[in-house]
Amino acid sequence: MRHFIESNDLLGQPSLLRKRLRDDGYLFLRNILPTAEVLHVQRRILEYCQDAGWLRPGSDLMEGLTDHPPILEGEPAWHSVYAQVQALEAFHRLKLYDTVHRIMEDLFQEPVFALPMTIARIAFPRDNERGTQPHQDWLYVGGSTEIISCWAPLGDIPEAVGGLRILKGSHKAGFLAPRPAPGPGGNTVWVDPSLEWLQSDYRTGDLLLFKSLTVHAAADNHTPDVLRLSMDFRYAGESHTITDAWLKPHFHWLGDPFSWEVLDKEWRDSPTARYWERLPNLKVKPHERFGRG
Ligand SMILES: O=C(O)CCC(=O)C(=O)O
Repeated sequence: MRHFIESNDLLGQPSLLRKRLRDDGYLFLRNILPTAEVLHVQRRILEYCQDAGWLRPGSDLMEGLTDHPPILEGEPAWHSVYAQVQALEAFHRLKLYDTVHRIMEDLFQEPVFALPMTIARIAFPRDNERGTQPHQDWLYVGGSTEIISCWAPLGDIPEAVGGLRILKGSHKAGFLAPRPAPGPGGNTVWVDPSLEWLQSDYRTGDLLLFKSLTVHAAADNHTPDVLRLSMDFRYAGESHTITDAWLKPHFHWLGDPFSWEVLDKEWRDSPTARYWERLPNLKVKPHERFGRG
C-alpha cells in the first residue's frame, strides 16, 4: 500500500496547500490536533467500551483490546455507548480547535465553520467485510461539493489496525452513483482501477482532510483484537450551503437520546454548544436525499 504525502511543509503557504488538495483530493497533516485532548477523548470512549463489556478483561484500557464479537455502528448494543460519546463536550470541541480553523480559512479563503454533526467510529476487528466501503461523502453530506471532510485517529493507529484509505485523484470523476453495501453508510461506489489507494499509519494528533467527492474507505484491520477509534467532521466556507441534517447530532433520526437537548444538557453554557446558532450567515437547505453518515 502506498502512503499519503505529508503536507505539513505547505502549512503557511495557502495557495500550494489548495493546489495539492485540488490535485490529489486529500491533504494529510501530522500533529495538528492537541495530543492531550485527543488522548482524553480516546480514554473516555474506551471507558464507555469497558463499561459495556467490550474490552478484554484485565487488559490495559488504552490498548483498546477486545475479545467481544463485533458490534456494528447502528446495532442496538451500540446505541448506549454511542450516546455517551455524543454527550461528551470534549469530543465535539476537538473539531473547533484553532489550528484546524486556520487551515480551513486558508483552504476556503473566507470565514469558515465546522458542521455541527460530528461522528465517532468504534470499528471492531474481525469484521472487515462490514467495514466502511468505498464511497463519497457528498451522498451523505449534500450541500456544497466544496465541503471538506476531516478524519482523525483517536490515539495511534498502526497500519495493521487500518484507519482510513483514500483513492487519490478520485474526486475528478464527479458524483458516482451509489449502490447498497454492508457497513457504515450502507452504500458503495465504483472504484476506478487506474487510481491508487493510499494509506498510512496514524498518530495521535494527525488529521486527514479530503474533498466531498474523494472516494475513501476503511482500511482492513489485520489484528485479531484491536479496536479502531476515530472521529470525522466537516468544514464549510461561510458562503457555502450546507444541509439541515448536519445541524443535528449523528443518528438524530433515532430520536432521543440523539438530540442536542439531551446530549448537551451538561454543557449547554459552553462555547461548544449550539455555536452555529450564533453564526449570522449560515446558508442551510433541506437534504433531498439524506443518507446516514
Ligand atoms: O472511519 C470510517 O470507517 C469511515 C469514515 C468516513 O467514511 C468519513 O470520514 O467520511
